[in-house]
Amino acid sequence: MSATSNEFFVGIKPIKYNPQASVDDLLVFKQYNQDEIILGKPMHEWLRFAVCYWHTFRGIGADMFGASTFDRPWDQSGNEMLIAKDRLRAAFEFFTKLGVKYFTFHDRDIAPEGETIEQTEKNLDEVIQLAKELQKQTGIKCLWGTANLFANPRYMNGAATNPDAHVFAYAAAQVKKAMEVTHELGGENYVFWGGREGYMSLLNTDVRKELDHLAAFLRMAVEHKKKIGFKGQLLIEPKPKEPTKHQYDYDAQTVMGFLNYYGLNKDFKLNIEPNHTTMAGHAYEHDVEMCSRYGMLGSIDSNTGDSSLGWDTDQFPMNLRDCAFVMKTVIAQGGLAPGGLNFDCKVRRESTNLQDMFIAHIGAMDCFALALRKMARLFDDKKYGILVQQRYASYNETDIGKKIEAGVATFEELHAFIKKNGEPAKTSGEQEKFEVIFNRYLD
Ligand code: XUL
Ligand code: CO
Repeated sequence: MSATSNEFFVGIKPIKYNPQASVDDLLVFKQYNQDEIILGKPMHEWLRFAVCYWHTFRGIGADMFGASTFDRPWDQSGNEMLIAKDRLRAAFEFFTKLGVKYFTFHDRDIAPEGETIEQTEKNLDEVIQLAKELQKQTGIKCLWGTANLFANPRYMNGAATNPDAHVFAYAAAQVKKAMEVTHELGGENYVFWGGREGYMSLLNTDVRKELDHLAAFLRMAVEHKKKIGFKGQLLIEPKPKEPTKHQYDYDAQTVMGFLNYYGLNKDFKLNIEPNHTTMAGHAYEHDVEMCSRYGMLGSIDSNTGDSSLGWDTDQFPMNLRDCAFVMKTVIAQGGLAPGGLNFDCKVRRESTNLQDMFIAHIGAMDCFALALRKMARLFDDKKYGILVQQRYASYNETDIGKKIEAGVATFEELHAFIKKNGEPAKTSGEQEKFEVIFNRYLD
């Protein structure tokens, strides 16, 4: 904070759209023009950007091998609660200057944990009151809240999948409160990320029991949601590993299978983080597309990894091709609301300037905005969509195809069909043609 004002980001003015800005004019959007109408909706509605509290306001630039490199002006005063409040004021200044409309948080990001559950909840309530005031002053909304069920040592063997029912109960008590405060802030979603819901060794683990417990936990969350009148969407965020060796919510299809098996598929959607998708061995866009096609894509933690590192590096998405793939799916499903594009990203440990926080977000927002413009063209001229449809034309145009799709064909009938019609004609998959066409839309 400067000596003369309550400003934390001194000298940084609200970020404006200026398509003419020069390449080194970095505190400006060249692509993101929030009210510009694209395919019938303003850009901000397509993109619904959110800043995450944990990386951006709790990140200290430490890694497994080294201490903090960041020196943040809100992390200065001695008392934990005063710091928490200063940090919240700094965060709202940042959201406002950046021009995002949403933020996301864990319970433990915004208020310190106390000695007892009563103290912890008191701390949380006090900070939430300030957050509500700041929301009122600025119009910034909460995209989602979540509970941190992985940092405290009590959760070292899992939270809802812990072999000890006492720990399960603690996690339930924590999520109960986290859902309530998310509701109080007008949160539009609530996220479950099970970082420690998995195993380190199968030798000491009853996986079936743990998954049954996880389902029981999520059922209680659905009940509590109804009880408190929370209308937000519940979301599960898949990740294959880290910190556990194997996380039960491995990827989108695993989570959808789990939800279907336990009868929870009407109550949950997915929050996909592409850096988790690539850790599961899939292409960047795989999980986004997989769950979208089943109507299960609720929100996106828009970040990226680094293929030469392989762990969850949580980098800002700056690659047009990746963002374009995501926007292609988002446009196809008509948008993400009530979900959004949450920047679950951290500036690099070496990016120590306060300005880097702005530059990183602006760069990623511009990248998505450009991707939206490019993919809007792809949808507008319909050629690409028609080419994909044409590959499946036999299911609409031939009797046998129509019967298969309607679920009325039998093996006997198809056997007779082959005896009569013989070998199918060879049809090219034309992958390179599709790649070239996609690249042309990125021109
Ligand atoms: C961890 C991760 C989390 C969740 C929220 O990899 O992505 O930050 O998004 O708990
Ligand atoms: Co995430």
